[in-house]
Amino acid sequence: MTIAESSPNAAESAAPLVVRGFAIHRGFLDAPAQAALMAAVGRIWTEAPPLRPVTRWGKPLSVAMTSAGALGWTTDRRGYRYEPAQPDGRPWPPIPPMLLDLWQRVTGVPVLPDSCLVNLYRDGARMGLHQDRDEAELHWPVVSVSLGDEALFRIGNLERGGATESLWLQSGDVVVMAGAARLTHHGIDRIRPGSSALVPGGGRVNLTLRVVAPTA
Ligand code: MD3
Ligand code: FE
Repeated sequence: MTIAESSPNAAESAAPLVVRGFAIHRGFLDAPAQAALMAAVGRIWTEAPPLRPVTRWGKPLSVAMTSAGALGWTTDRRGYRYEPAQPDGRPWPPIPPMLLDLWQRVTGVPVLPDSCLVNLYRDGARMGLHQDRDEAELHWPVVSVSLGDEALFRIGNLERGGATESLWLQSGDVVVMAGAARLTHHGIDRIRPGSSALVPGGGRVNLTLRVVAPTA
C-alpha cells in the first residue's frame, strides 16, 4: 500500500500547529505510511549510501547524508553546493513517488521538488542553527518529514541571534516552511536515542524536499 492509497488519518486533515511560520503537521503519516516510507529510504540507501560529508575545513558533519532527485546537496573541501551526481559519479536515485504525492498534498504549489535530502542522525548527531539558501528560487516551500527517533528542533529568526523556540519532532511529523519561514534559522540540537524502532540500526531520518533548479 502506498501513502497515496492509504486513507487519510484524523491527524492528516487536522490544522497544523504554526510556530514562527513553520506549519507543523503532527502525526501526518500513520505507522503503515511511516514503514512504507522507511522502506523507500532503504532503497535510496542501496543506490546512494549515506556519507558524512566534510566541510570546507575538512571536518566531517555528525549527520550522514545522501539525496534523491536530479540534484543532491553535498559539501567537501570546495564548499557546499548542489550536485547532479554522488561523489563516486553515480546519479542520485529518483525521488520516491510517495514523497512527490506528499509534497503536492501539503504545499499545493504548481511545481515538484527536484531534490530530496536524506539526513541520518545516529546517536550524538546534531545540526547547528543555519539558513537554507543554496536553492535558485527561495520563494518555494521546503517540506521536512521526520522518521524514527524524536529530535529537538530549534527555530530562530530571520537574522542571526535573538530568542529561539524549541519543540520535539516525532516520527511521522511533517513540517512545511513557506513564506518568511523559508529563510528562518533552524537546527537540530539532539535526538532522543531509542525513542523509536523504525530506522534499522537506530536513530532518526529526516527527508527535506526542495525546488533547487530555476523553474523559469
Ligand atoms: C527551514 N534539516 O536539511 S528539518 C536541513 O531535521 C535541515 O534534518 C533538519 O535543516 C533536519 O537543512 C531540520 C526542518 C527544515 C528543513 C529545511 C528548511 C527547516 C527548514 C529549509 C528552510 C527553512
Ligand atoms: Fe536546514
